[in-house]
Amino acid sequence: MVIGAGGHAKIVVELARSCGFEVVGCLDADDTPRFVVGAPVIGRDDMASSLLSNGVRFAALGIGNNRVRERIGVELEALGFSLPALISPNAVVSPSAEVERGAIVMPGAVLNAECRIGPFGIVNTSASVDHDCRLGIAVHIAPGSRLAGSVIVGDRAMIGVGSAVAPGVSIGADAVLGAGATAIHDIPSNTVAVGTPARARATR
Ligand code: JB2
Repeated sequence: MVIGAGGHAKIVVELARSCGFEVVGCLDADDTPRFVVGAPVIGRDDMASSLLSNGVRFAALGIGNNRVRERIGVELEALGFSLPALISPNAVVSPSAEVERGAIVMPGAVLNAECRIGPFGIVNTSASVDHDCRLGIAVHIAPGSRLAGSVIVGDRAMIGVGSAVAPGVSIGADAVLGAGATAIHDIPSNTVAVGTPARARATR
């Protein structure tokens, strides 16, 4: 079962299949009957426990919003679902990289030695996470972005599409690094930072 039926759910449904799972359907806040790359929308989140009673043991998070994804991940685990890490067979993952439960790693992503992707995280298409990086809970590394070695990314932070983070820089919890930005100094929690070098422009 996949949570969500929008753009992110599409790639999660296909990722789950490529990892060998059969996707019975999607749960979405909008339960209008429709298909997500061939998987039916079968109801809202309140249907999860009946699916569990009917033998559906695994769930995947197909929601891009970091806060919502974390909340739903915690709720599903409390209900008794298992949220396996889903790693594309077309990602390059070091044997010493750690990918926690409920995290997804998309095609073309590269995870290097002894990095850690926290629970419910997204390493999106063609993003790279280098050695010793530490990613918190429900982080999103957007497509094509690059983290150099020993970068720290706080819980629910969003690293925008095509951005870069220099070695050892810390990105605070709930921060957003804008698309195409380059972070060469630490970015405080709860801020939006843009440009090269990235500067905090607003508080979230
Ligand atoms: O609490 C919820 C909930 N809140 C919103 N439970 C469930 N089951 N579904 C919820 N939704 C649903 O998430 C909405 O009804 C909608 O169908 C879906 C969000 O779809 P959308 O396409 O707007 O965003 P997304 O999260 O699938 O994808 C975003 O994030 C990705 C990482 C987009 O920005 C993508 O472009 C991006 N790649």
